[in-house]
Amino acid sequence: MTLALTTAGESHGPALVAILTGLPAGLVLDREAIDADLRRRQEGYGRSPRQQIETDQVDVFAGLRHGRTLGTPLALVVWNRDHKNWTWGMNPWPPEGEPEGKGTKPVTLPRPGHADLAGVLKYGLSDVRDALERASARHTAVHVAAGSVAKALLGTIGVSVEGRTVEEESLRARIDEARKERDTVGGLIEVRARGVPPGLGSYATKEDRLDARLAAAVMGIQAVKGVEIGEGFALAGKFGSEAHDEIRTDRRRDTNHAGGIEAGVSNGEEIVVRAAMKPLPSLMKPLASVDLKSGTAGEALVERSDVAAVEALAVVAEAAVAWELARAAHEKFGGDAVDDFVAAWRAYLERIGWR
Ligand code: EPS
Repeated sequence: MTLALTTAGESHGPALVAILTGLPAGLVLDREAIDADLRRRQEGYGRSPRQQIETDQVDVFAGLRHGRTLGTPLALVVWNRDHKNWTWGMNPWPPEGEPEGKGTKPVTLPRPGHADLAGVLKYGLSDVRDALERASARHTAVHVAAGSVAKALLGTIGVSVEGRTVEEESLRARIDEARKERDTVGGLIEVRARGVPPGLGSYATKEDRLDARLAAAVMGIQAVKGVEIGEGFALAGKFGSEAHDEIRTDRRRDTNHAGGIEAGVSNGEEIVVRAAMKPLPSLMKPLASVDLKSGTAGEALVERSDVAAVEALAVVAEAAVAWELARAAHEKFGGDAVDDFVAAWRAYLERIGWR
């Protein structure tokens, strides 16, 4: 069975939900470790006051007993504490009584760069909120919980995954400046995976290529506009003699320009994925837009938001990479029980003589 992940949830709805299928039985999960990742996602510099409302923690509704997976669908829930301020506006059912709280008036001024305009056109909506709620990066919280589970599975075969921002100090200075100017900023992040054995992914089809899968997983995160593996775009300007990682007799490399993947297959070196995040589209100093109701020129919706979420992206991208690597590892080593998965990994390393 391949690992699969389905999520649901709106930013100000009652909760975010993830269902993970295909996980082997017997995987030990640590609630504290999952909650610690959820906290890391919330802590970044430049976040909105929303983060003071939320204290993200995971609840498990199915698939786990006494901290061990059962091999059945694992259902994770992260509650939206802010929903209490939106019970009328985000009621799943036609609300009773007078409108109260937030989200009671339709939004008709789409923000350039957000899902607002594309969403109303695509789905035939009249209230931009019906599009922006799901498009919001809020739902990355439950992806981080799923990524934490993936890291637990990868941990059983000695793989660790870690995301971080690139250029931390200058990033903070840019965030301070943007806040002063009522503007927003983006930035760069990097995820590194250590201990990945050679042979995850395949060149057999483009869908199987590990680099394509990781790029899709990271590009699928809100506000990501660019992804590269290893030295990525810089390789285009190098000679072949400088760009490739020479092979030693022990089949390891002294350099890692390729970022741990050749021909869509992991080569046993550290996997390095970088991503570029665009500046967030909810500006306190709004850009030009159109009022979708009247058709007249206007200014885009101004709504409480983050100045930057780059540090959060590092944690979310770590989760996305972990999930995709866990999926690729489980495709290769299989196993209904986690011990079978680990035994297959050991036997494989033995066969290829990899240490
Ligand atoms: C987001 C807008 C903001 C962010 C949100 C993503 O939400 P709000 O308008 O409720 O402050 O804070 O991210 C989160 C809530 C989160 O937990 O990451 C958007 O439009 O993408």
